[in-house]
Amino acid sequence: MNEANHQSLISQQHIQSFCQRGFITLPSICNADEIAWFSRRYDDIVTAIVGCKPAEIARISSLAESHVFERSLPLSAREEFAQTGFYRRARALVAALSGADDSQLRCGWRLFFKLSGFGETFWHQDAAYRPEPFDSITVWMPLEDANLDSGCMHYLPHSHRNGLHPHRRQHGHLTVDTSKVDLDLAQAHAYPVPAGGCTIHHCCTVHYASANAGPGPRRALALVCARAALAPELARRAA
Ligand SMILES: O=C(O)CCC(=O)C(=O)O
Repeated sequence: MNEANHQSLISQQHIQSFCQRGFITLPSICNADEIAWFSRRYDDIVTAIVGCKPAEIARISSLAESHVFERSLPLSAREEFAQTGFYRRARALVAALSGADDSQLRCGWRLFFKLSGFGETFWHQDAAYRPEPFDSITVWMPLEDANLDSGCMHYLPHSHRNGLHPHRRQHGHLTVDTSKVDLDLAQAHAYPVPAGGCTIHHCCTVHYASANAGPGPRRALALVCARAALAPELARRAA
């Protein structure tokens, strides 16, 4: 997949749909070689983080991590990941969807790992984990086909329009507190994507990922992009 392709990955219709519904899906953002490269590096990195093979995470994981094992990409890998076509394309997509200039974006990486048998990722808004302004956008790419069996994303359309809802902790993760907000989750749908495809969502979009009932792991990589204006705010809060 060459770099010129990122322009052709989305249309005006995608941009409109993202603004109206709070997410889109794309069948491909990486080719087979790129997926193979990310898969090798992903396993090396997870092994280095936890000190055992990814398949053995279940042995050492807590209850929280038996739903989804989630980590930031270690600093040592960021330079190398920033050289990838996925990074350039994902940034260009976020710039096109948000109207921001690519140079205004600050991006961070997350790894979401579900071994076979791991539970659901609870309904939440990413904004619950972040400071204002709530303008970040996530590009989420599975390294295996993500479907109902393996743990695909589910989105509640239009839910990014109503700000941040109250959340509570459930097994160590934040989840929308449905006793305090009336969400019609029956309107949500599953959005399966193949390996190397992606979903892109706004940080206020209510979403969830199903449990991994399949035989193998479901590895996913997310690039979270926010306008640079967020950086001073993060620094202020961290002080
Ligand atoms: O991969 C998952 O299970 C959940 C991912 C997610 O919630 C996100 O990228 O915001």
